[in-house]
Amino acid sequence: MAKVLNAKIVQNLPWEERPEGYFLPVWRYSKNPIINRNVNRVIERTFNSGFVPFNGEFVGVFRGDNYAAQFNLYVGRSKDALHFELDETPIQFVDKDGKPASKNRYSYDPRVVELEGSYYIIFADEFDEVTIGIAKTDDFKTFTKLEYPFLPNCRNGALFPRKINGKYMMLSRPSDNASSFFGNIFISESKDMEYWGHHRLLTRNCWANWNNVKCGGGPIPIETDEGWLVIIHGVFYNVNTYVYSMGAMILDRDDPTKILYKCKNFILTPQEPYEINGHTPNVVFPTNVLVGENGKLAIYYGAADDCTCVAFTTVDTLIDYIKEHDCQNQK
Ligand code: BMA
Repeated sequence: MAKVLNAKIVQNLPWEERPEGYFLPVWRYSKNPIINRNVNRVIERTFNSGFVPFNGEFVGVFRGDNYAAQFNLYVGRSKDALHFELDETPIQFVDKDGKPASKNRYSYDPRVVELEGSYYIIFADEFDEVTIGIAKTDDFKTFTKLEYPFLPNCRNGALFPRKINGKYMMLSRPSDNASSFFGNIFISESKDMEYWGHHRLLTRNCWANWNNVKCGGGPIPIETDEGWLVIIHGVFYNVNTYVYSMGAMILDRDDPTKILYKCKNFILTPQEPYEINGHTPNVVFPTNVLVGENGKLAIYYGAADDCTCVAFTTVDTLIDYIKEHDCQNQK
């Protein structure tokens, strides 16, 4: 059994066993979606968000698309990681001097990670065009914006939950505009969370048809004794259809610029009505994962840019599946 390392184990993880006869590695919660449209008086839709266990409940940062179709970030809370209350006022970030940071027209797709006792929010932010924004909080009340790590256009940042060989590390997905017709995953490092460099191409897209145009980082990587378990999204394009699926790979624990195994198959693809139909049809977009006892995982994903869903697997199920369908070590 693979060991999960350095993760906060959630005792009350939402969980369902894999349905009888179901043979795929990730299975959906039977009561999906867990957050539906018309969330509150301000937010019409929420999806692609991140949250963590915090003071006996779950707290995080949520993408909220309002009734004017603008997307921004809101704090959300839950007792059980299934039912959420979202604020009706967007987060007002402050700069390093504690002064209100400039208001952006949009921010979206936040990931949240606990790192060295603080919480970091990594999100897509307006910075002339779009790039990865980073903010830090200790209490989910005051959010301090840090320097932008990368120039525009860049999105899908996944910050590793600890320093590796003395460096912070982050996955990113550069592009030429907000929705370019290509996208590969890069990995970069920083000594101080301010200056990022030593950029390396981790993987190009198109290692399988389900990511024939793009792939990008998903939730925060999970550390195991077998390596970093990384859940990603990949985009398929054909004639007039984009399909966003979930994929996975395993990176070397001491040198995450090295892929040990890369799964040729997607691990989840749009099949349910709430994934196939909606604001953007055919999207499953993973951005958060909680780790429970015995390697249980709850993977949170946005469906069709409309609602928030959860699916389950275990670390062993996923690692075995990735190895069984590995295409990294094929000659
Ligand atoms: C990506 C991002 C996500 C969105 C997805 C599908 O490029 O913009 O926010 O969920 O497309 O539309």
